[in-house]
Amino acid sequence: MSAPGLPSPGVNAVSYDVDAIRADFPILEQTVHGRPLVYLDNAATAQKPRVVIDAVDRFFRQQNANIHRGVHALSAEATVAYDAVRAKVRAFINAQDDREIIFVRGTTEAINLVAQSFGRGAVGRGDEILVSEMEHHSNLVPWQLLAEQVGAVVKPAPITSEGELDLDALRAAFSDRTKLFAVTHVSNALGTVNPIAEIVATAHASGVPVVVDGAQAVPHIPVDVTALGCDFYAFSGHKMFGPTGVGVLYGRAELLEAMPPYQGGGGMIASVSFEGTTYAPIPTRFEAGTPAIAEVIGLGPAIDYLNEVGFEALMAYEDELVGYAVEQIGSVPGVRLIGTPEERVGVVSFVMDAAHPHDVGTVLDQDGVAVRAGHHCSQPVMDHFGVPATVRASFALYNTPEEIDTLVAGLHHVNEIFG
Ligand code: C6P
Repeated sequence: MSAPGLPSPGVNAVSYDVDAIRADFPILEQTVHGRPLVYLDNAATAQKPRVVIDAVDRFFRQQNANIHRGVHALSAEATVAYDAVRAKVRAFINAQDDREIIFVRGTTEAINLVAQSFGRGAVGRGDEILVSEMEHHSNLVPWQLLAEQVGAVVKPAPITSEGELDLDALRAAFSDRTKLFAVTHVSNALGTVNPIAEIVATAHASGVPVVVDGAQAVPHIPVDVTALGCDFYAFSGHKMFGPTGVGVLYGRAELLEAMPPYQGGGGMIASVSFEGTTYAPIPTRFEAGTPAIAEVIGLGPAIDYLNEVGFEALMAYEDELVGYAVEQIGSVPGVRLIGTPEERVGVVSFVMDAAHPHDVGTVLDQDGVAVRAGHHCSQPVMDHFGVPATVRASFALYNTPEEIDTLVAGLHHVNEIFG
């Protein structure tokens, strides 16, 4: 499968059979409005391979029981399956200890957990929380809530006109009042990949812990939290081909051990009485109540799937694909690309002279092309570029150059209708 000017992915240095990959995702066989589905809304949520769908289905048909509670066979089996995924996640992000992996609902919950548990202890009146200007609201609003609660200030770390972090301004932004830095690994609105290891080193030189939002990184690039050196790393299962309702918070054991519980309830205690309650060790301390058992178990095969495709092959393929998208979308008359970062994965955002992003999205939908139009829960990014919204095409390992051609034909169609 190749488009003019784009070498066939199948003949890349590393082998990549996109047709075989597409065959693993049943939903991609669908038609929408009578046209083949072209799913380019992967940053919102990615589609699921059969191995993930089957694992969740198998759980409910054959294994369903609560975990860490029952003495019966089913509960033991579900517990083993659930705990095995923790080890798989640890290996996937190269954390040092299974206890550093906390299952949560998603990136949003992970960051709120850090803000309300770690943040309440680390940030006080008059302190500053530094937050990059390219954050999704999930890595901004929890810090604003914390700042209101403790009397701190949220300070923006600016981005450049290319949509990259302004590293000089960032270095200058740290002061002895800075108690925390929150930054995304990959921007969901621009696709920018931030140099996390370098940023972490800068922050740590000022004694500032770093919380990284990895939601848009994990489906596209290998993540090694040990090499990055970050203190916390958050991501969602559903953007990396796993189920919704499950996400991961990685935290350095030393920090997690010193943090109070985020929520109280079953499963997170050592002992409970009216005289006083003591809490379970990490990670259980942070997993109150019945967790998303089926979803955690479904995350396991999503990780296996990514590992089987292999990040080397995946990155080589996606790099060409996104490069082709930038070139083709950027050459449509009346298109302005929003964000031109040097390091980019997964996302191309743009506006058109002819029509509002919502109208562009509606026309594309009629052609079977699913994109997102809006502010992408990143309003400060929109403000920076002086637009209320963008059209965002976001890519995954199963997208093809032909799908980009269909998108581009749709953009010409928009120009014909509105131009
Ligand atoms: N971005 C998008 O269309 P949750 O909803 O908790 O799984 O993920 C939140 C989140 C956090 N950080 C980043 C960088 C994100 O992209 C997202 C989710 C989706 O861009 C839905 S708004």
